[in-house]
This record gives sequence, structure tokens and C-alpha cells, in this order.
Amino acid sequence: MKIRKFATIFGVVLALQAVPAGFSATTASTTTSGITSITLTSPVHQVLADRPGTVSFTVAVAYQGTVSRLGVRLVAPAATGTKWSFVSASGPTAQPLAGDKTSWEFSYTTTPASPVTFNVVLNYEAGLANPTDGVVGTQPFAAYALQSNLVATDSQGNPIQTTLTLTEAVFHTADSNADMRLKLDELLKVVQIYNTRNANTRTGAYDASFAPMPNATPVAPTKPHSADLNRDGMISLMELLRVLDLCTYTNGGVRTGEYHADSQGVDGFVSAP
Ligand SMILES: [Ca+2]
Ligand SMILES: [Ca+2]
Repeated sequence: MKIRKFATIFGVVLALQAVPAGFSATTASTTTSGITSITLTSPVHQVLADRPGTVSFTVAVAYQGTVSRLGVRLVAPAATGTKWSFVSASGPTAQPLAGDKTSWEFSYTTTPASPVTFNVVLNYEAGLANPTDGVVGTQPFAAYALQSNLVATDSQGNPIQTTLTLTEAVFHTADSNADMRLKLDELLKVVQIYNTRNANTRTGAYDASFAPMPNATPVAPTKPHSADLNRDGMISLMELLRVLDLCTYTNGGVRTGEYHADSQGVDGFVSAP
């Protein structure tokens, strides 16, 4: 009896272990080595039209299996490529030289564990805006994953790549350090423009880089100073008073000069964070 019962249980166990119809017991999932994705992010998706600045990117490359000489090619927007230059990067063994423009390649001698993540810092020159309309437009960056210095492709043969588009930041022109606060030294620069003279006449004229333009006939600028409400290339008393008004915001009894973009404001800005 006992032997028979054991045999029955053993048979059930064998039946449970049997391979279901349609499946092969010898098929194991095959791991294909290679890069699977690349992503590009930036904490600030914005650039300044009139002033130089810095943008940092985070690049992440995921792979499976083993990948030798993993790398990344970062490409600046075609229209403004020469205005972008490499500053520094964390991580990759091989990096561009500081000051290199237009496109940049990075690679690792020993590939770190997936996902491989590193930061890239780029500088840009003033004048990203199109000179004809003063608009920055979109600034699309592309990043390609590299394997042994060649662009990696997916199973369909398409490059493994991604894009990140930067757009123009909306800051008051007087906000020189673009921190969304109008401080006294920044206000004084507007006063300086206001006091600009042509011989015996106060003109308040400024040039394309928003510096005072003394002893010259003012010209209506392509891209006016935010304070220049009537866009005539001059800062009038009324326009100066508007900037004074804008930088009066206080927080906890301390004047912070905080402001933000708002179409309700006569110049497109209102006080307060
Ligand atoms: Ca500021
Ligand atoms: Ca004006």
C-alpha cells in the first residue's frame, strides 16, 4: 500500500514537472549585449537671448550584457552650434577639450554599470537670438549613444539617440544675473542708461547689448530692453519709474526685488515671486 501511494504521489510530481504543450524545455531567454537607450535632461530648459550663459545636461545610457568603449556624442543646434563650447564633464575617461565647439564626444575605457550617467556643462555666447527677429526659437540638442566610437543602432538599424530642446528664458533685461530678482546694482544700470546724453541732451539711449550709448542718435532696437516700453531705443523717466516700481517687492521686511513674467504687467512682468 505504502509503495503504491508513494508511486502515485511521485507520478503526480512528475506530471507537474512535465513540459506544457507548445513550450520547449531547452529554450532559455537569450541576452543580447548592447546599448538599449539614451536620455538627455537639463534642470533648466531655458537660455538667455542677450547674454552668455551656462547649461548643464545629464546624459544617461542604458545597456544590457557587456558593452566595450561605451560613449556619447552630444551635438549642438545646427543654427547656433559655434556659439556653444565645452566646459567640463563628470565621469567619461575621454572628453573634449575645454572650449571645443559644435559637437562633443565622450567615452569610457571601462564601461560602468548600466545605466551610465554623467553630467556635461556647456557655455553659450551672447546672441543666440536670430538677428532678424530677435527670437531665440528652439535650440534642439541631439545625443547619440556610441559603442567602440561608432553610433549604436537598435535591432531595426536606427541610431540610438535622443533630443532635448531648450527655449528662451523670460527675464527682465535689467536682471543681469537672471535670478528673477531686481537688485540695487541692476537698477543702477538702468539709471545709468537713463542718464545717457548726446552732447547737452539726455537721451537715455542704449545699444544692442543694453549698454549706454552716449553721443549717438538712438535707434529703435530689434530686441528692446524690457524697460523700453515704447521700443524707441531710449529709457524715459516714465520707463525708469516702472523699473523702480517693479523692484520694490519685499519679503519678511527685506526688499528682495522678486518678480516674474506675467502678461498682466505693462512690460510683461509683475512684482512678487
Ligand atoms: Ca538679479
Ligand atoms: Ca523708450
